[in-house]
Amino acid sequence: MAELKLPLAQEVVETHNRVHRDAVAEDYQALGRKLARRATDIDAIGRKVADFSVAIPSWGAGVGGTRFSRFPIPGEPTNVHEKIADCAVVQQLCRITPLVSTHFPWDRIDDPAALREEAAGLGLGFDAVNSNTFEDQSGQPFSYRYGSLSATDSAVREQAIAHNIDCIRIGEKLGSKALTVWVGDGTNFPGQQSQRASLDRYIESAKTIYAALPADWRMLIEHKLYEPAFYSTVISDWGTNIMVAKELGIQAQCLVDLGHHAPNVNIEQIVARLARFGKLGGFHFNDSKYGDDDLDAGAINPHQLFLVFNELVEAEAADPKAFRPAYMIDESHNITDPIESLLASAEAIVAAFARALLVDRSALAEAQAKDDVMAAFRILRQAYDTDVSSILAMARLTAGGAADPISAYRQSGWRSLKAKERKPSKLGSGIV
Ligand SMILES: [Mn+2]
Repeated sequence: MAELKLPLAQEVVETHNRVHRDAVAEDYQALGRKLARRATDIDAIGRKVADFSVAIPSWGAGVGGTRFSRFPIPGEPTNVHEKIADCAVVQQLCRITPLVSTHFPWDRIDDPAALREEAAGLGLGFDAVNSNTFEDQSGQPFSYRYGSLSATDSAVREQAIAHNIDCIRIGEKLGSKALTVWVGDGTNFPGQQSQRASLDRYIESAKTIYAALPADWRMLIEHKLYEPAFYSTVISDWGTNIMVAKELGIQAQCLVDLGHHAPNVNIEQIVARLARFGKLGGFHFNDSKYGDDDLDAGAINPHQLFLVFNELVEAEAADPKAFRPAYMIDESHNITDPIESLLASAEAIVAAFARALLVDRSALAEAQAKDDVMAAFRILRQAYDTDVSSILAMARLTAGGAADPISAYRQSGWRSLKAKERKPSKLGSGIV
């Protein structure tokens, strides 16, 4: 077992915490008294918050980009080792992001077992592996221009299938337990492909990948309404997704990315539906205003995030054994320091979870049974209106994290130190 050596000097975190500790305790006690009046035990909520976990994608540690441009910052990570080091900074400060989700071939990994050790030494493990057949890599024999798993050319499909199976094999060495499959496949013109035949081809390819899954693995299928294909996508929505997942089998589940739906779609209802049918596999958290904007989770619509978690908490209560969604942040940090965005996002996500835990479930069930509409609504709103920041801060302090992670990060000087050590990253466009 690797010896644990966290990236920031713990003294930096402790110096920061000394300033904040009393105020956090005071706020926590005040909130504890308020919740006690609602017959809610703040410590019980705090324990659940402490157990919460949301994975960081390795690419989220880098400065993101749009299809137009990318604005690198000095000291950003340029390889998987540096990305893992930055993920470890996030985890050290917030203590709810212990897993990293890798992406191939963006992450070039020569020795997965050694990387697993390296990550363990930084206090991290690995979550789902992500395949990439939405862009071409130099030297690859066949292009994904017209699709990958659903391509009309069987040689292209075989290449895409082989890549997914390679991802599983690397993931096994990293200690991952899931493969996330998102394809950019689709069409830009009516008539370009048969909508029925392209889905058939996708399902046939997905079945071959599914057959290569280890027994304790899951295959998480991610749907997306549009982009990069702009007229139709093969796995366009949760309806297609759940039908495919059902056809594949019990190890296949649906992944909900908050940005991958039509505008105004009731995502919390989709969560409830997928959970009802045992097909809620995981979540990609981000926020959006217009489409798949990949903004920071909770930055635009924290209320929607709360309503999603309200369904997640209810789903867990309904079937605790079956409930094990893989949570991950999936954003493009275009103009912020990625570490700060990841810290802010993790905080928004766990805050939504904490608020959902505050919903008085028995009172809600009673109000619903009586068709007392206003009472039911007020129960949700009361939970949403509660300031849970002291619960989150207390959980971080107890776990050795920072009272105010972004302030502590700024005090640490991590990025300017890395700017001296790391080579500059490339200009251009695209996420990484
Ligand atoms: Mn996603």
